[in-house]
Amino acid sequence: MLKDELKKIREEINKHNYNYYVADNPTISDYEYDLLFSKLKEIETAHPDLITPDSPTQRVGGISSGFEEYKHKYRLYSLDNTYNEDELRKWYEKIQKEFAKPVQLVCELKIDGLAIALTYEDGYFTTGVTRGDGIVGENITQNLKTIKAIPLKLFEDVNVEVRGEVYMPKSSFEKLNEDSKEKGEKLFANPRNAAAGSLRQLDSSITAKRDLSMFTYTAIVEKNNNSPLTHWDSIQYVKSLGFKTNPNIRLVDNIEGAIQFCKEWETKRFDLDYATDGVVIKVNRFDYQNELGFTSRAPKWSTAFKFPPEEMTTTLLDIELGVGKTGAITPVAILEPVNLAGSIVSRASLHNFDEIKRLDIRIGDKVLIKKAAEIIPKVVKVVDNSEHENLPKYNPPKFCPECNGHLIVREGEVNLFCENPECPSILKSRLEYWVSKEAMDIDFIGPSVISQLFDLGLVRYPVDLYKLKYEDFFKLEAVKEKSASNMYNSIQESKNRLFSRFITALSIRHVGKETAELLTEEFPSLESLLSASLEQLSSIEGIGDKIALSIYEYFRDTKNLELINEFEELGFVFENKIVKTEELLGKTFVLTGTLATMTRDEASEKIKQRGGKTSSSVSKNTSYVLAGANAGSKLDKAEKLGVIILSEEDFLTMIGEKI
Ligand code: 3BD
Repeated sequence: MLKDELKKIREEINKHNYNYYVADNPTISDYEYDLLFSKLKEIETAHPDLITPDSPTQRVGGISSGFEEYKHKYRLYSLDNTYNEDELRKWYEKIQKEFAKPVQLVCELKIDGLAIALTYEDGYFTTGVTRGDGIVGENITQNLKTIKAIPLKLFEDVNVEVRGEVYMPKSSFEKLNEDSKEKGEKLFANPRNAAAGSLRQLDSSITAKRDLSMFTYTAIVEKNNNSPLTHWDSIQYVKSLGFKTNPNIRLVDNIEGAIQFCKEWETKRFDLDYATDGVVIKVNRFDYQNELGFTSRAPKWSTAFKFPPEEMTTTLLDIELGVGKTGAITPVAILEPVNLAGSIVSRASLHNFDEIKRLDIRIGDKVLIKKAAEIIPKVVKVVDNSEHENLPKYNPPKFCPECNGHLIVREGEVNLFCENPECPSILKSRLEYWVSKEAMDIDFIGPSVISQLFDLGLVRYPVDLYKLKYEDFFKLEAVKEKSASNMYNSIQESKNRLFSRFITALSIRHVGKETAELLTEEFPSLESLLSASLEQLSSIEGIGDKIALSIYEYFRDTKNLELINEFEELGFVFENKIVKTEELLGKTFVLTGTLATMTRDEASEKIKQRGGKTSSSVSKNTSYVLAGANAGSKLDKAEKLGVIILSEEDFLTMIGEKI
């Protein structure tokens, strides 16, 4: 019968949805999934009377005119916060006093999303509501239906209300903002706002296009004989109904165990693809919970440990000017020191002068700073303050802070540039970059040594480094035999670096590490690179016209060619020493944990040298996960997805460094 066939297709699709979005364990290709879905849609269009509420086609509804208020059946309480170990111990002491027995706790990550309540009747999803003030929320059922991690039909035909947090993965948030930026649309400040904005769409087809998911952390069911008696068991029950729960949850015997969990996740949280702002700690036994009860706003049996904030306000004391290797003048914020996500911050990035003007940042302002993916935090905006109007507007410099040279604006670029090719700051930055990890990776030479060598007149251009004699290093501060030979040897040894590193180190405008790698893959010798035409350069995937032109012009400049000539005379060999191995070619690796015989960067280099790629997150496209000691959630994910996991030893054997 048609009805039965439809039922079978729906169950099939729902099963694949579950495997993909909840269990994180895909069992079908996108193509096959699309085929099934089209088939279902086709039959349903011909027979609309056969459509059921749990049909996957019902995930996208129409356009609504607004959201209705909805009074929650059960109140959603708040959480009291704790900020340090002492407060956690005090909270636990109070609880422990009430009971003669040890009190077990459940620790779970506090997801930084939007709190949502979902109602199911006879196993069917009926209503989804925002938390609101905990008493009245908004009915956003249509939009919640588009979230594939939310089941339309449970594995049991029960009446249940569950609560959880809807979130957008960090990677999807970044992608969404990139797309919006290209289209000139408004950007979201963080993944939480992006999730909120996506759920507030009146047109659910827009919500459907956003990558949202949900972690469920509570279920309220009518009591029966086999109802769970603890929070831990209720989470297992929630999972068994078909909901997605967060895997990073732990049952501990006392508060010390909980403190341990908080400490672990204070740093590990940055490896996750979703935002967390703390740990929720809950008394495990329901009978203990009931005994403890609630204050007017929050349960006494739970507390939220808040991670140190990733955003803080502080005072902008000064704007310092730096000169980069391209001559770009970079403004750096000097701040009243504050604790940001666990470390003291006194400097932050200010991007460029356009940004300072746009945000009207003035010295003396109160500013919001934010921990960014990079090491140095950034200034986000001025926070409202009465002094602002009385402060003088900031004027960008007119001359180079180092050499007093003229500053120019280059077409299509936001920075100011120092025009003087012999500006000492530019030369120093180039030397610093030359020796850096990303470029020639000269271990024993850092910015302070560069600065001294430059000021003594021993080194002006990178090529001069290779002309230094062992004796020269004794002219530096506090240098003895050992460090002199270390410095001398590490410079000489760098002559054998990969061709791509040499190209990176040259500081050609618009050419960083990635581009240099693309370039030398296509043109693996100096000869071939020098004779490359503009068309050949710009036809390389990932190299646009602007970059191609910059490369082309660089190798047409006689001064640059003379320089390269000097390198050749000094014994440099410009050949790409990449040995592609069948086994690694085109494979994607994810590195996690601490390796014993090399750093992750070194392992990554070895992979790239052999034609492999690296990525930061595990997905079904990952070929191998290379796991060192203390590997975290990436390893769990690899296991779930069935990705091959390599030990360090396996890896060394694979690349032929150990047999
Ligand atoms: C999470 C309350 C209790 C059931 C009350 C203990 C305050 C947002 O991952 N458990 C979690 C998370 C949030 C929770 C509870 N467990 N309450 C929890 C929570 N793993 N984020 N919250 N909430 C949810 C809130 N939301 C908006 C405004 C004010 N409060």
